[in-house]
Amino acid sequence: MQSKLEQLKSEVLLALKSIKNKANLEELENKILGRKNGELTNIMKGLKDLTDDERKIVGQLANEAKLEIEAVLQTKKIQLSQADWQTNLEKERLDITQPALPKIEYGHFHPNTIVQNDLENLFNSMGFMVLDGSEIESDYYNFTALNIPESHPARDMQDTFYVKNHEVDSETPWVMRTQTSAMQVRALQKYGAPIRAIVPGKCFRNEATDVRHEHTFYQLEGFVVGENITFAHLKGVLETVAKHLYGEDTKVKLRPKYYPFVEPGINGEVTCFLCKGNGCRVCKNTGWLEIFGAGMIHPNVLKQGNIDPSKYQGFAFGLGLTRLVMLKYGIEDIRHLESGDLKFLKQF
Ligand code: FA5
Repeated sequence: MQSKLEQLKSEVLLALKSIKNKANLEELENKILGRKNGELTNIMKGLKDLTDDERKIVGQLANEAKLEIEAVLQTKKIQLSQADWQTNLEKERLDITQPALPKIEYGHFHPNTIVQNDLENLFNSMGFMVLDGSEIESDYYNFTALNIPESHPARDMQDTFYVKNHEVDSETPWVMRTQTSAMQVRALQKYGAPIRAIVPGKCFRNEATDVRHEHTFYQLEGFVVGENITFAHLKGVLETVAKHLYGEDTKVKLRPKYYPFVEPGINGEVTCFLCKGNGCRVCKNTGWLEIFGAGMIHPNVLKQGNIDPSKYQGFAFGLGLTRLVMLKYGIEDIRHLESGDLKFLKQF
């Protein structure tokens, strides 16, 4: 028995030499001292079968062996912990001579995009779908389909940039779209009636620019076609938009205006943000700022969209999205918005 205990001790010492981590150390500990089947534990359990004299001697030897083995295992455990700590320290070392990382500058939305996203959500909540139209448009959809035949004086209401030799069709004229209304007939032809849609997007006009007019600006077109659609629905939608953007007290003024593609046609104004209605250079001393054109869709336009005007009616409106942005943020010159000036844009 004595030699068995000696053998066990040297077995442990030998095994410890090749142990490099705590998991293996635990394995060895279990093999020798494990409560259920440890080799030394089994020897201790067998003591009861010995004679009193034998038990005295072997018991003492076994206890000594146990203490020795526990001590070497404990020493190894401490050595392994110190090694782990050293490795972690190495890993965590800070190089204080390393140059600092450059500060990350986060971008943000352009004010036009902020208002456009806001309105898309509002119109979505009223059941409108959001459509995207092309910025280069055929003369047909931009004018002719909207009840503005060639050489009609109404074409002069919008100074147009024409596109020469357009690759899709160089025979007929193409334009930089002057109005998002260009999507009305395209949408009716594609989706039919009933329909509720908005089309936000860029428009272009050969303007003599000033504080309210840009050559490149955004509009947000909206139209609804269905049975029993009336002017009251149009008024309700436009008031909802104005109140949503500028608060419950906002006043909207509707005045008759001629647009060939609606009958009756109106334009809409809201109180000037700068002078609060007293008159200034932004509102040309009227106290009001024109922000949209609108009306009941002309039967000729419905027919171009393959819609039967005796069954369906509809309304359409074109909000000057860039003007809405001016009003919302109190921007006194529209030209800042397309200037790309970061000092201006960083304010939003
Ligand atoms: C139109 O463009 C019509 N398509 C609107 C419409 C749609 C009428 C549907 C009826 C039915 P108008 O040219 O008035 O209309 O322009 C509409 C709005 O766009 C104006 O009220 C104004 O807010 C804005 N707008 C027009 N021209 C410019 C410009 N050069 N710069 C900035 N905003 C402009």
